[in-house]
Amino acid sequence: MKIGITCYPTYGGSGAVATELGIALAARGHEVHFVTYKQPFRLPRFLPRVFFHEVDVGRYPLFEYPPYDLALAVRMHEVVRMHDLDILHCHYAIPHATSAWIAKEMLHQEHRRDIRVVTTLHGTDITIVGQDPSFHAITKFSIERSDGLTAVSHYLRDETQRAFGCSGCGIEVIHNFIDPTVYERSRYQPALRNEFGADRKILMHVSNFRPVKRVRDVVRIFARVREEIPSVLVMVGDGPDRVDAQEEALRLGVERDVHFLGKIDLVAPLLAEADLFLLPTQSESFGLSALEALASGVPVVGSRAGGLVEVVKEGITGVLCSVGDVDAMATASLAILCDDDRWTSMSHSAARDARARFSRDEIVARYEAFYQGDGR
Ligand code: GMT
Repeated sequence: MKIGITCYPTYGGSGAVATELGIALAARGHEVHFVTYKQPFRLPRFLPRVFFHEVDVGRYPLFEYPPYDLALAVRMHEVVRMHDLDILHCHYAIPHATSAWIAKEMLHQEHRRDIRVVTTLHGTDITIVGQDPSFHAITKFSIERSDGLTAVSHYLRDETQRAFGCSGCGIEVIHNFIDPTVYERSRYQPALRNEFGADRKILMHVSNFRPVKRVRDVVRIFARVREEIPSVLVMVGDGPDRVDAQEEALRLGVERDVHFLGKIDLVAPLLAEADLFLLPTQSESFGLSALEALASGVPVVGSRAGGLVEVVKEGITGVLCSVGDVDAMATASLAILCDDDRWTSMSHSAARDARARFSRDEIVARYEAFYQGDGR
């Protein structure tokens, strides 16, 4: 098939899933065309059957807000015609599904040509942004006009039906996935341990540091753990709340043991050295970063929020607590880190369970089947 993929190319779960999916589809013989404003962060320079089409918004002094969604629709329309695409797969509803609907209408009205639009709902497009009064109606319209809809968890499917009243939407749940060969703990040489000392536990957090991730809580949990055992906190990623996390580390006097590495595209070598992954998020539709940690044999301590309960097996691969309950998360972290047998058992279960339920080939095959089916 010839598949167009539109996603946010910046550091984040939906862009990561969309890019890994495109790469996997190309490896299975499909032709994949990324249509977005920048090369996706997990897309290496050249891969057979993978193409990148940049959306240029242009500049005009009248526009305080350049209309990216229209430029995207025009580029989608052009790429579909030029490369004879079969599918436009939009990741994150806003504004991608809206632009795809415009492109589809243009193709139909002007050229009597049809294109199938599939939209994958990832998270805050439904749980936060899409429910904002400014976007609710257009989000509802755009998802209802998609020819096929997938959501990354049962939680997100149910939340979409509740928030947008589209019980007949026919949303298929297709979870996030990992390439098991990449998240192989034994594959990587130690680097962090050489830096921080073999006797210290490594706690890790990976995200785009938005308010929903509650990065202050990450630092607070760590500070309590560090009171009891020698440890460091490794913060991977960047975003608006990084300064908050730095301030919290200073306030709690742990700043020398909190390391901000910035945006690192390939997180597997770092995760391979982690002892514990922290995700005390406010809301999480799935939690790709938690899945990548589990696949690397890293137990997860986080919030019992949204779809994270579908990823972390309570007491077996990690521990989930109420949102904001820093004390409970610190206690759970210490209980795992201070008991070698428990840590080893959780680590093995995590790696095994991630491979059993979320391996790339099975999940990508589900997307392929979804493209070929009726969708709804
Ligand atoms: O919805 C978002 O916040 C954007 C998105 C991203 O690009 O960071 O993250 C979401 O999509 C991921 C991939 O499907 C999920 O694993 C994340 O749980 C989800 N984030 C949230 O729900 C906060």
